[in-house]
Amino acid sequence: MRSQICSSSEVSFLMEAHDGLSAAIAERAGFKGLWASGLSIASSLGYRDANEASWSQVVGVVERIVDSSRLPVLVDGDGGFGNFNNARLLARKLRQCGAAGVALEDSCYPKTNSLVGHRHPLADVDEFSGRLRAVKDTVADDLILVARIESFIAGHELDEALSRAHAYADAGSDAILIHSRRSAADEIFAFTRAWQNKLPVVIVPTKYYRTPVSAYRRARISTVIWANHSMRAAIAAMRHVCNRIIAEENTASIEPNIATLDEVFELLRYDELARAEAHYLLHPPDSGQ
Ligand code: SPV
Ligand code: MG
Repeated sequence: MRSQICSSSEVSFLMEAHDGLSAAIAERAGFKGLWASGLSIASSLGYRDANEASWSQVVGVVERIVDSSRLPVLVDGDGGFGNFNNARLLARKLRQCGAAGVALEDSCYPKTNSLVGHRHPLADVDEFSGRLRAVKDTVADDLILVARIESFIAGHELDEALSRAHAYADAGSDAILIHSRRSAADEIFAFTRAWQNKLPVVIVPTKYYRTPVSAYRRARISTVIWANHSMRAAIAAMRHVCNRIIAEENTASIEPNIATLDEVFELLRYDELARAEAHYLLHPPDSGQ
């Protein structure tokens, strides 16, 4: 489980999930781990990624994601929804619902998504380290703790990111997520060169998506998160189908391009339910009684 979320030997991928269905689809595609994305979960609930969804709403969605696949789930815990106390409460609940890890970012509450706008105040290093220590003291090794550094997002230079990485490592983190919103991965590679893999490095190449994964392997990056692509694919597909039905007042032309009902039943394992009915019900539906 730990090796899928952050190992230093071979790069691993985490695919975004924002509900049970997207989790099941990612597992079928062959991903070995999931990222419960704050942006994607918020968007699917109709919220903005600005702590509009409460921590308990996020935990409720994570529960469905965990239950819908056998994959380890790294949860985007934002900044922990407050101070050290909120962060450790969140971590305890995530452990209870079976998450494999939590990523906490050094943002201030309420946060703003890293890729929107220009207001990204950073948390004080010592205060944020206290949030990390509180989480580690609460869940120990039952939950992988990823410390996420937002200093490039906030416009700071490499030295700020590095000194934060050292402080967060000292606070007990298992891995460092270094984030960048540039269209090239120069900030990321500057960090990995200087950091020398003191802890495994996790990245989110949403903006620098043209960089090949071979470059991440060379930089000994541990984990690549494809953070929002199922959610964005769903938006494009749903918009397309809605527009076509409005225009054509008919679904004949879209049928070949959407999932069949059999695919839905297969993904959600209706066959298992039929077998369970035969096994447990006194009068199963197909028994003719
Ligand atoms: C998320 O997926 O919610 C993330 C990554 O935190 S980002 O949207 O780039 O902040
Ligand atoms: Mg997020």
